[in-house]
Amino acid sequence: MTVALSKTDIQSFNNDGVVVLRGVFKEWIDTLRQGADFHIDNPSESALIHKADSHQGQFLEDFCNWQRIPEYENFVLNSPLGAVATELMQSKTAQFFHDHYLHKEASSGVPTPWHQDIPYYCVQGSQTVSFWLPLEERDVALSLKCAAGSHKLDKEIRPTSWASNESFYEDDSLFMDIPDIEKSDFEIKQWAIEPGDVVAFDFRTLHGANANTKSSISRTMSFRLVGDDVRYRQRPGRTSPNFPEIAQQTGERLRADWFPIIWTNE
Ligand SMILES: O=C(O)CCC(=O)C(=O)O
Repeated sequence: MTVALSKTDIQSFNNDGVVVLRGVFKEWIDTLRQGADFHIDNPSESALIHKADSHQGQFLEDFCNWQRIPEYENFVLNSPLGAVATELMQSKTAQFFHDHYLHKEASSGVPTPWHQDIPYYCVQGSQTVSFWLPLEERDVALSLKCAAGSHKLDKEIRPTSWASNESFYEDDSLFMDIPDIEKSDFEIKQWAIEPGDVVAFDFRTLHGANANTKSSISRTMSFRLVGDDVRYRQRPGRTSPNFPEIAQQTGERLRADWFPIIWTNE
């Protein structure tokens, strides 16, 4: 299935490292909701729970469930995800990397801190895209915040553990400190969302989200894909998500038996 994006969409993604695409996955929202209904009752062993003492609700996140939840698998393999990814990344192929589920209960006072995704991942390269796909409508204040242009920073930002704020890797000498976003010149992109809209952003784009202070649940799927120039990168410790049995060397293309190429442009 092909979806023709406008030149402006592709330019915005290139220039800002983020773009909102309206209605692209509208027909798939019911399917993903069914998957999420099963998922919240059956989280994986690696699911993480965040909680603030001051609030009642929890924030659960979970990774890499697409092969055990048929609705997610159907979406990954049969929706326009791969085709849209190749257009945005300007890549011949789209390879599926992983899925990430973010389930914020009502009144869960835990924000998602500003961060880049790529330093947590075992990959390097410039053709990457995450699709941040809320399953319910989202006010602008509770939508993803992205710092436009931050995907062009010279160095990766030091990753930290969200719970403790400690450095994620023992050797973190290769990274730079996170810029003070409020004082920086970055324009912050943030959009109200209707079900089916998606925020597509580069793995290097700085992003974060406010806590869900509302009285309703907030559920989001993030799907991550990589393009032709992305290669495996050995990091100095465990990554998130972690693939301990991956058996790959820096510089190799990600193994396609684990990370299928879901779309190829002829
Ligand atoms: O929805 C959120 O709280 C943050 C999402 C995020 O960080 C991501 O999808 O990479």
